[in-house]
Amino acid sequence: MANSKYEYVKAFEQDDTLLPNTWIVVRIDGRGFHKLSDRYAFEKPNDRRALDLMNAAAVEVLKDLPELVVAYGVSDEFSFVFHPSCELFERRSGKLVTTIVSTFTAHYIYLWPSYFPSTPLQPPSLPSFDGRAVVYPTSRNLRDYMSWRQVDCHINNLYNTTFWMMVLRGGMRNTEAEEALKGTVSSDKNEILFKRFGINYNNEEEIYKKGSVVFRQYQLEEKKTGGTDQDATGEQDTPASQEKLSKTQQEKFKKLRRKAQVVVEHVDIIKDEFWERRPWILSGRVGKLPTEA
Ligand code: DGT
Ligand code: MG
Ligand code: MG
Repeated sequence: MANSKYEYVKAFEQDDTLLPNTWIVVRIDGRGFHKLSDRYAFEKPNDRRALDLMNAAAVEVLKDLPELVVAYGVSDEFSFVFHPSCELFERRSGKLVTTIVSTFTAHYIYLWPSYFPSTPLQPPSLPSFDGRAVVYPTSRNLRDYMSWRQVDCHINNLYNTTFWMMVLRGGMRNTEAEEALKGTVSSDKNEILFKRFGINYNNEEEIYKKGSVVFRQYQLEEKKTGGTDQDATGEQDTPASQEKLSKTQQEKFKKLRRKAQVVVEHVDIIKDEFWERRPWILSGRVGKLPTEA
């Protein structure tokens, strides 16, 4: 191949390959969604249409990228998880992040009219997302990351639910409600909701309290009881990430992943049960399709 005199510029490119054998989390977040949610009159504190739209776009991203094993969404953010064995784009951070951000944004905008038929998108207020990739070395770290996001969802939702009740139903000014909630703990907010507004927070919709988990569905496995060689994180003595899969095995898994249905659930991902019943997520393998024996 002939080299042009300009080719030296390639040497300026920086390597951004992510550490091998680690979980890759790409978190995207809506840019200026505070303003966007006002512009398109999202309901407060939660707009079901907005959350369903986020989830629908995330489902399309998982369908597009079979290498993704799970995703978790809350508010205007979504975390997409690649398994340690993932070799997509030679694990180059820039390629992974930009592909996820643009695929997500494309679907979000394409699907917008189905969720907001009476408020079409109009420049200059158009949805866009930023994104970053972070690697985590162990399944425990990954699960702690996911737990962190779900705890954040709970804390913010309890606060927002109480705040907007005080404003919308209690007639308080924003600043008054903010002041009144300063220094309160969860039980105080639960009490305000119950005593002043007759709301039992436990009965609020799961999607608001727990956020949304997106993953490929196979046959659920029974919760394991008794001792196994797995610890609470589902991590085995030899992490699956270190067993190199052959190219043919990888291709086979990819095909099976494309066959599986991508589902959205609003469940606890902090406790072990979610991960134990869906071992294919942490193992990076595939489960049994519902029709298989
Ligand atoms: P950023 O991310 O730094 O560009 O700025 P924002 O404005 O996107 O802030 P962020 O991501 O910290 O917070 C998300 C904003 O999106 C927050 O102000 C509330 C808004 N939002 C998200 N989901 C809903 C919803 O369902 N209803 C309403 N009313 N607002 C929502
Ligand atoms: Mg944002
Ligand atoms: Mg956000």
